[in-house]
This record gives sequence, C-alpha cells and structure tokens, in this order.
Amino acid sequence: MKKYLSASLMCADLMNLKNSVDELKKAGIDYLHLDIMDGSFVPNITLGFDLVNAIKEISNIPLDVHMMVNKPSRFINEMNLGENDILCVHYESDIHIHRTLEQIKNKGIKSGLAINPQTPPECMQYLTDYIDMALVMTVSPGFAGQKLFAGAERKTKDTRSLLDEWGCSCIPVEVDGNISVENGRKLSRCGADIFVLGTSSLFVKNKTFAQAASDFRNALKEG
Ligand code: S6P
Ligand code: MG
Repeated sequence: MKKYLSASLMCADLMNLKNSVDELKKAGIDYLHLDIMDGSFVPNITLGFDLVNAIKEISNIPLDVHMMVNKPSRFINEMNLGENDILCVHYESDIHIHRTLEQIKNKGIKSGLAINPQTPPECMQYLTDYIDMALVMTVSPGFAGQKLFAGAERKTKDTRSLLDEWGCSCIPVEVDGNISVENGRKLSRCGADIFVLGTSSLFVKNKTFAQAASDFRNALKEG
C-alpha cells in the first residue's frame, strides 16, 4: 500500500496557520490531521470545529480529523467534511460506537476507528464494514511531544495482520504519536500506512516542511 503523511496542525504555529497550510501543500503532505479534544475524554483541549471548517475553506488537502471527545456522535454534523476526508472516532468514546461509525458513513465521509494503547485491536473485528481506516495510537492521546509506548511496534504489526486475516487488506493503518523518522521507519516495517507527523519529525526548528517531509519519505523508502 502507498504510504501517506498527515501533518498534525496542533503542532503548527497557530498565528501563522494559513502560511503553514500553504507550505504543507507545497511539501506534498497528503492529509491535514486535526486533533479535537474535549478536556474529558483526554485531559486537554485543542482545536475545534470552526477551525476545521475554516481550513476546509482555504485548502484542498484532505482532512484527517481525530476526535478525542466523549460521545462524538453529538458533533458529527458540526463539520463540513467531504468524501476525501477522514473522520476518526475512538472505540473507547461511546458504548455504541457502531452507530457513530454508521452515521459518519451515511454522511459520505470516510470513517476511522482509533484505539488507545491499552485497547486490543480485536475490538475492530465486527466493525470492519464500517471503517475506512484504523488508527493505532502510539502514545496515550492528549498531548504532543510524548514518547512512543512500549507496545507500539507489536500492536501495529498485530493490527495489520488481523485486518489482513479478516480480508481487510485495503483498510490502512494510521499511527499517531512520537512519529520520528526512526519510529516511522520501524512502524512502516510493522505495516503502518499513514503517519501523523508532529513535533517529532515535521514541526522542527532546523528544517523546512519540504525537507522534513522528504527526509521522512526517504527513510520509509530505505525500509
Ligand atoms: C495527541 C494527538 C496527536 C499529536 C501528535 C503530535 O493526542 O492525537 O495527533 O498531535 O502525536 O506528534 P508528536 O510527534 O509531537 O508526538
Ligand atoms: Mg491525533
């Protein structure tokens, strides 16, 4: 499967966001990753729906919206997303997550299912008809700048093999949290397809987005 880069905008310079989005486009970034938090599902509050909609207005890069909120079904109609965008919700965020995924699909948006480090990937088994992407959190969600959790490689590998075993080889696996060039290379070998790039690789002081994206892609190619 092709490998995709998703830029985590909570790590961008928010006072200079339009320029950053333009630069990310030039750098060939595949998705803009938008972290929505509610201060309850995770102990932080970051970006919101107005920003998602504003970015949709100024950019044609597909959005990759990561909802870290309790009962996300309450907010799905707040965002003007289209068929190329991904709306990702957490397995742990609603006991009726199947209904939420169905709601997303019915709106013609691609759906993602995210799992926290301690959640086994087997939870996706009977939901594969409703998901277009599996998001394996490689840190506990809530903050940028954390360290990869110890089971990240094993879990990425297990998620990829389970999806293949279930006949879902076309469902990509996304990894999010401490995706440095080195961790990206390791997780790519474990079967990750979409890489969320934050402070560990893309939003760094000494490189332009174009240089950082190209270094990341080259590392994936080297294997
Ligand atoms: C964290 C959030 C992530 C971060 C990203 C930051 O809860 O879901 O998308 O923005 O992981 O990247 P880094 O390289 O600082 O860990
Ligand atoms: Mg995220």
